[in-house]
Amino acid sequence: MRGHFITFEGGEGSGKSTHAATLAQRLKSLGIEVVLTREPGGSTGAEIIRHILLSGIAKPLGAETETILFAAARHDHVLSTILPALKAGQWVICDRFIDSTRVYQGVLGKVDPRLILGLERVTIGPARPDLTFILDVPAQIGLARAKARRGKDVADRFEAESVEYHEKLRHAYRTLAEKEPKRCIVVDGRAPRDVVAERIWEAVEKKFKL
Ligand code: T5A
Repeated sequence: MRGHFITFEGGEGSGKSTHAATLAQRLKSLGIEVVLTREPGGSTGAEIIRHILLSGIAKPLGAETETILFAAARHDHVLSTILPALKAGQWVICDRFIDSTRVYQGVLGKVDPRLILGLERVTIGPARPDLTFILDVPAQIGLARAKARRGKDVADRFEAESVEYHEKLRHAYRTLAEKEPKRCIVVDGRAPRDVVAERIWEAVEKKFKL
Protein backbone atom coordinates (compact mmCIF):
# COMPACT_ATOMS: atom_id res chain seq x y z
CA MET A 1 0.00 0.00 0.00
CA ARG A 2 1.28 3.45 -0.90
CA GLY A 3 1.35 6.08 1.83
CA HIS A 4 0.08 9.62 1.36
CA PHE A 5 2.13 12.57 0.18
CA ILE A 6 1.39 16.13 1.32
CA THR A 7 3.41 19.20 0.38
CA PHE A 8 3.49 22.75 1.75
CA GLU A 9 4.19 25.68 -0.52
CA GLY A 10 4.18 29.47 -0.38
CA GLY A 11 6.46 32.47 -0.08
CA GLU A 12 9.16 33.12 2.50
CA GLY A 13 7.90 33.20 6.09
CA SER A 14 4.40 32.10 5.10
CA GLY A 15 4.42 29.39 7.81
CA LYS A 16 5.24 26.26 5.78
CA SER A 17 7.76 24.79 8.23
CA THR A 18 5.53 25.63 11.21
CA HIS A 19 2.45 23.96 9.73
CA ALA A 20 4.24 21.00 8.16
CA ALA A 21 5.58 20.18 11.64
CA THR A 22 2.21 20.78 13.34
CA LEU A 23 0.43 18.48 10.89
CA ALA A 24 3.10 15.79 11.25
CA GLN A 25 2.69 15.90 15.03
CA ARG A 26 -1.08 15.61 14.82
CA LEU A 27 -0.92 12.62 12.47
CA LYS A 28 1.66 10.93 14.71
CA SER A 29 -0.66 11.39 17.68
CA LEU A 30 -3.11 9.14 15.80
CA GLY A 31 -0.44 6.45 15.49
CA ILE A 32 0.31 7.25 11.82
CA GLU A 33 3.93 6.90 10.70
CA VAL A 34 5.10 10.20 9.24
CA VAL A 35 8.27 11.34 7.52
CA LEU A 36 8.69 15.11 7.77
CA THR A 37 11.12 16.42 5.19
CA ARG A 38 12.02 19.53 3.17
CA GLU A 39 13.40 20.85 -0.10
CA PRO A 40 15.94 21.66 -1.16
CA GLY A 41 17.36 18.94 1.10
CA GLY A 42 15.88 15.98 2.91
CA SER A 43 18.66 13.52 2.02
CA THR A 44 22.45 13.57 2.36
CA GLY A 45 23.17 14.50 -1.26
CA ALA A 46 20.34 17.02 -1.46
CA GLU A 47 21.48 18.81 1.72
CA ILE A 48 24.90 19.39 0.08
CA ILE A 49 23.20 20.89 -2.98
CA ARG A 50 20.96 22.99 -0.69
CA HIS A 51 24.05 24.69 0.66
CA ILE A 52 25.25 25.53 -2.88
CA LEU A 53 21.84 26.91 -3.89
CA LEU A 54 20.96 28.96 -0.81
CA SER A 55 24.44 30.47 -0.39
CA GLY A 56 23.88 32.18 -3.76
CA ILE A 57 27.14 30.91 -5.32
CA ALA A 58 25.20 29.31 -8.18
CA LYS A 59 23.20 32.49 -8.98
CA PRO A 60 25.77 33.85 -11.52
CA LEU A 61 25.44 30.58 -13.45
CA GLY A 62 21.87 31.51 -14.35
CA ALA A 63 18.34 30.33 -13.66
CA GLU A 64 18.64 27.23 -15.91
CA THR A 65 21.65 25.93 -13.97
CA GLU A 66 19.91 26.62 -10.65
CA THR A 67 16.87 24.71 -11.98
CA ILE A 68 19.07 21.73 -12.83
CA LEU A 69 20.66 21.86 -9.37
CA PHE A 70 17.23 21.90 -7.69
CA ALA A 71 16.31 18.91 -9.87
CA ALA A 72 19.50 17.05 -8.90
CA ALA A 73 18.70 17.63 -5.23
CA ARG A 74 15.10 16.47 -5.78
CA HIS A 75 16.22 13.33 -7.56
CA ASP A 76 18.34 12.26 -4.60
CA HIS A 77 15.62 13.25 -2.12
CA VAL A 78 12.89 11.32 -3.96
CA LEU A 79 15.00 8.19 -4.34
CA SER A 80 16.54 8.19 -0.87
CA THR A 81 13.73 9.50 1.32
CA ILE A 82 10.31 10.01 -0.28
CA LEU A 83 9.74 6.89 -2.36
CA PRO A 84 11.03 4.43 0.27
CA ALA A 85 8.69 6.00 2.85
CA LEU A 86 5.66 5.97 0.52
CA LYS A 87 6.37 2.37 -0.47
CA ALA A 88 6.49 1.45 3.23
CA GLY A 89 2.98 2.92 3.62
CA GLN A 90 4.17 5.98 5.57
CA TRP A 91 2.88 9.50 5.12
CA VAL A 92 5.36 12.02 3.75
CA ILE A 93 5.03 15.71 4.55
CA CYS A 94 7.39 17.90 2.57
CA ASP A 95 8.19 21.58 3.10
CA ARG A 96 8.39 22.75 -0.57
CA PHE A 97 8.47 20.49 -3.63
CA ILE A 98 7.79 20.74 -7.40
CA ASP A 99 5.64 23.87 -7.17
CA SER A 100 8.58 25.85 -5.76
CA THR A 101 10.53 25.09 -8.94
CA ARG A 102 7.54 25.90 -11.14
CA VAL A 103 7.09 29.25 -9.42
CA TYR A 104 10.61 30.44 -8.43
CA GLN A 105 12.53 29.15 -11.46
CA GLY A 106 9.65 28.86 -13.94
CA VAL A 107 7.53 31.98 -13.46
CA LEU A 108 10.05 34.29 -11.77
CA GLY A 109 13.23 32.90 -13.34
CA LYS A 110 11.57 32.63 -16.78
CA VAL A 111 13.05 29.18 -17.37
CA ASP A 112 11.48 27.34 -20.30
CA PRO A 113 8.46 25.33 -18.97
CA ARG A 114 9.57 22.38 -21.13
CA LEU A 115 12.80 22.14 -19.12
CA ILE A 116 10.91 22.50 -15.82
CA LEU A 117 8.33 19.84 -16.67
CA GLY A 118 10.85 17.49 -18.27
CA LEU A 119 13.06 17.57 -15.18
CA GLU A 120 9.99 17.17 -12.99
CA ARG A 121 8.91 14.02 -14.81
CA VAL A 122 12.37 12.48 -14.59
CA THR A 123 13.05 13.37 -10.96
CA ILE A 124 9.78 12.60 -9.20
CA GLY A 125 8.51 9.50 -11.01
CA PRO A 126 5.49 8.21 -9.09
CA ALA A 127 6.09 10.62 -6.16
CA ARG A 128 3.29 13.04 -7.06
CA PRO A 129 1.76 14.96 -4.14
CA ASP A 130 -1.79 13.93 -3.21
CA LEU A 131 -2.45 17.26 -1.55
CA THR A 132 -0.64 20.62 -1.55
CA PHE A 133 -1.25 23.48 0.86
CA ILE A 134 -0.33 26.90 -0.46
CA LEU A 135 0.09 29.30 2.44
CA ASP A 136 -0.83 32.74 1.25
CA VAL A 137 0.51 35.86 2.98
CA PRO A 138 1.36 39.33 1.64
CA ALA A 139 5.09 39.52 0.83
CA GLN A 140 5.74 42.23 3.45
CA ILE A 141 4.33 40.07 6.24
CA GLY A 142 6.17 36.92 5.16
CA LEU A 143 9.50 38.69 4.75
CA ALA A 144 9.12 40.42 8.14
CA ARG A 145 8.44 37.05 9.80
CA ALA A 146 11.40 35.42 8.06
CA LYS A 147 13.64 38.34 9.07
CA ALA A 148 12.50 38.24 12.70
CA ARG A 149 13.16 34.50 12.84
CA ARG A 150 16.66 34.58 11.35
CA GLY A 151 17.80 37.44 13.63
CA LYS A 152 21.26 38.70 12.68
CA ASP A 153 21.92 36.00 10.04
CA VAL A 154 22.04 37.22 6.44
CA ALA A 155 19.08 36.64 4.09
CA ASP A 156 19.56 33.65 1.76
CA ARG A 157 19.69 33.75 -2.06
CA PHE A 158 15.91 34.03 -2.58
CA GLU A 159 14.84 35.87 0.58
CA ALA A 160 17.23 38.66 -0.47
CA GLU A 161 15.16 39.41 -3.62
CA SER A 162 12.90 42.53 -3.70
CA VAL A 163 9.39 42.84 -2.21
CA GLU A 164 8.10 43.15 -5.78
CA TYR A 165 9.68 39.76 -6.61
CA HIS A 166 7.96 38.20 -3.59
CA GLU A 167 4.58 39.70 -4.51
CA LYS A 168 4.94 38.16 -7.98
CA LEU A 169 5.67 34.83 -6.31
CA ARG A 170 2.47 35.11 -4.32
CA HIS A 171 0.49 35.80 -7.46
CA ALA A 172 2.17 32.88 -9.29
CA TYR A 173 1.24 30.48 -6.47
CA ARG A 174 -2.40 31.61 -6.60
CA THR A 175 -2.49 31.11 -10.37
CA LEU A 176 -0.98 27.63 -9.99
CA ALA A 177 -3.62 26.73 -7.39
CA GLU A 178 -6.40 27.81 -9.76
CA LYS A 179 -5.02 25.46 -12.43
CA GLU A 180 -4.93 22.43 -10.10
CA PRO A 181 -7.87 22.86 -7.73
CA LYS A 182 -8.14 19.17 -6.86
CA ARG A 183 -4.60 19.01 -5.49
CA CYS A 184 -3.99 22.55 -4.25
CA ILE A 185 -5.66 24.32 -1.34
CA VAL A 186 -4.86 27.96 -0.66
CA VAL A 187 -4.88 28.79 3.05
CA ASP A 188 -4.80 32.34 4.39
CA GLY A 189 -1.52 32.30 6.33
CA ARG A 190 -2.19 35.68 8.00
CA ALA A 191 -4.61 34.08 10.44
CA PRO A 192 -3.40 33.08 13.95
CA ARG A 193 -1.37 29.86 13.99
CA ASP A 194 -4.07 27.69 15.58
CA VAL A 195 -6.68 28.88 13.06
CA VAL A 196 -4.38 28.03 10.13
CA ALA A 197 -3.56 24.65 11.69
CA GLU A 198 -7.25 23.82 12.11
CA ARG A 199 -8.07 24.74 8.54
CA ILE A 200 -5.26 22.44 7.34
CA TRP A 201 -6.40 19.63 9.61
CA GLU A 202 -10.00 19.83 8.37
CA ALA A 203 -8.79 19.53 4.77
CA VAL A 204 -6.61 16.51 5.61
CA GLU A 205 -9.44 14.78 7.48
CA LYS A 206 -11.75 15.32 4.53
CA LYS A 207 -9.30 14.30 1.80
CA PHE A 208 -8.04 11.13 3.50
CA LYS A 209 -11.26 10.28 5.36
CA LEU A 210 -9.60 10.15 8.80
N1 T5A B 1 13.48 27.17 -3.76
C1 T5A B 1 13.19 25.94 -3.21
C2 T5A B 1 13.47 27.36 -5.14
O1 T5A B 1 13.76 28.46 -5.61
N2 T5A B 1 13.14 26.31 -5.94
C3 T5A B 1 12.85 25.06 -5.45
O2 T5A B 1 12.57 24.13 -6.24
C4 T5A B 1 12.87 24.87 -4.03
C5 T5A B 1 12.54 23.54 -3.46
C6 T5A B 1 14.39 27.55 0.46
C7 T5A B 1 14.54 28.53 -0.69
O3 T5A B 1 14.74 27.81 -1.89
C8 T5A B 1 13.86 28.29 -2.87
C9 T5A B 1 12.70 28.89 -2.14
C10 T5A B 1 13.31 29.39 -0.85
O4 T5A B 1 13.71 30.72 -1.04
P1 T5A B 1 14.28 27.85 3.04
O5 T5A B 1 15.35 28.30 3.99
O6 T5A B 1 13.88 26.44 3.12
O7 T5A B 1 14.71 28.23 1.58
O8 T5A B 1 13.16 28.92 3.23
P2 T5A B 1 11.60 28.88 3.14
O9 T5A B 1 11.13 27.59 2.57
O10 T5A B 1 11.12 30.10 2.49
O11 T5A B 1 11.23 28.86 4.64
P3 T5A B 1 11.01 29.99 5.68
O12 T5A B 1 11.52 29.40 6.93
O13 T5A B 1 11.51 31.33 5.27
O14 T5A B 1 9.46 30.16 5.70
P4 T5A B 1 8.30 29.23 6.23
O15 T5A B 1 8.75 27.84 6.47
O16 T5A B 1 7.16 29.46 5.33
O17 T5A B 1 7.92 29.91 7.61
P5 T5A B 1 8.07 29.39 9.11
O18 T5A B 1 7.07 28.34 9.39
O19 T5A B 1 9.50 29.10 9.39
O20 T5A B 1 7.60 30.69 9.84
C11 T5A B 1 8.37 31.88 9.85
C12 T5A B 1 8.15 32.63 11.17
O21 T5A B 1 6.80 33.06 11.22
C13 T5A B 1 6.15 32.53 12.39
C14 T5A B 1 6.99 31.32 12.81
O22 T5A B 1 6.92 31.07 14.18
C15 T5A B 1 8.40 31.75 12.40
O23 T5A B 1 9.01 32.53 13.38
N3 T5A B 1 4.78 32.16 12.04
C16 T5A B 1 3.71 32.90 12.33
N4 T5A B 1 3.61 34.07 12.96
C17 T5A B 1 2.35 34.59 13.09
N5 T5A B 1 1.22 33.98 12.64
C18 T5A B 1 1.29 32.81 12.00
N6 T5A B 1 0.18 32.23 11.54
C19 T5A B 1 2.58 32.23 11.80
N7 T5A B 1 3.01 31.09 11.22
C20 T5A B 1 4.36 31.08 11.35
